[in-house]
Amino acid sequence: MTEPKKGWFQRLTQGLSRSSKAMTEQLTGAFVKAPLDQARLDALEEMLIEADLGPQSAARIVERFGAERFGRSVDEREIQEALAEAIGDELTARQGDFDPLGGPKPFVVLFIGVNGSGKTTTLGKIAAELKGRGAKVLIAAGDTFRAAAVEQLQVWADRAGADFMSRPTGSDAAGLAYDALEKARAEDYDVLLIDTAGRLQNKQGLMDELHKIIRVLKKVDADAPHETLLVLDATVGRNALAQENIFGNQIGVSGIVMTKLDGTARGGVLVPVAQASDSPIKLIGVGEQIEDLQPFNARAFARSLVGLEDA
Ligand SMILES: Nc1nc2c(ncn2[C@@H]2O[C@H](COP(=O)(O)OP(=O)(O)OP(=O)(O)O)[C@@H](O)[C@H]2O)c(=O)[nH]1
Ligand SMILES: [Mg+2]
Repeated sequence: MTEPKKGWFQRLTQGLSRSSKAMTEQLTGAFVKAPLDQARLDALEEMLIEADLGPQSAARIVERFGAERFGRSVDEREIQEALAEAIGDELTARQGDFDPLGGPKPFVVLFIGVNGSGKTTTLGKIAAELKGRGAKVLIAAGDTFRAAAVEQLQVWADRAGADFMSRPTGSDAAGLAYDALEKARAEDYDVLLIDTAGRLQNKQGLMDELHKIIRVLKKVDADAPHETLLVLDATVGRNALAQENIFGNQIGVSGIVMTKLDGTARGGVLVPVAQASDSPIKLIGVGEQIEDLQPFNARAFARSLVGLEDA
């Protein structure tokens, strides 16, 4: 993605406000003007676990926080700053760049994930952002399972001004992906974005289809897809961990997009997902607007999550 747009941190903060509110409400009062003792550290750890940061991270963060401050009086701001730093440290190594215009051409991006996780919406937002930068973008409606999925993607393609390829419901998604990549090569596209179904008759059917799509893409370009983005919905909480595990192991993932962080008070779930995954977090979704899909910035995410209002 490009340089962050003006106001991006405000959008992030707004998007994470449910999570940060849940955290700061517990912080306020509980710590102010009292020496830090074990009970307060336990409460802090509990708060982090409730925010879905995961027990290991919560324990590490609190241990580090307590070691430097035990017996001393700490105020809310100091706690926020220290937590932001510790959470940021947990995440910086798990941050990755999504740069479809910086690599081979056409750069092929495959979107995978369970139904409703935000694949189609994320693809649409990325298409709009890339078109805004003057890129030549082709979208393939690889979710051939549902007619509504094709229509939804067509709306995004039209809005973005991207070219669009689809097939009748029930067609072979891999065949479409193959033809789309041939077209993208022949017609000098910068980027090919391929949507996929989130649900088929059964889970194995879905995995087989994704394998098949990847296999046929490789027949045209051995390096394709250049990016396989796993889209995870933050509102499913720790289920996102299981999804990461399944798609990561069975399909192979090069980057994670975590959507709907604005729809949960437990946005901290990004932390255990980031740590469990072999691939970095590349993008986050903090709302419905195009600008609400942002490059993942570990420090900014951490500051926003704990309710600090400046990057
Ligand atoms: N609030 C919010 N809503 C989002 C975000 N990302 C996606 N959504 C919404 O989540 C819903 C599902 O998104 P889709 O993009 O259709 O999900 P999908 O993965 O394509 O789903 P299937 O096609 O059923 O597999 C839509 O109503 C989106 O508007 C986000 O970051 N924030
Ligand atoms: Mg979809």
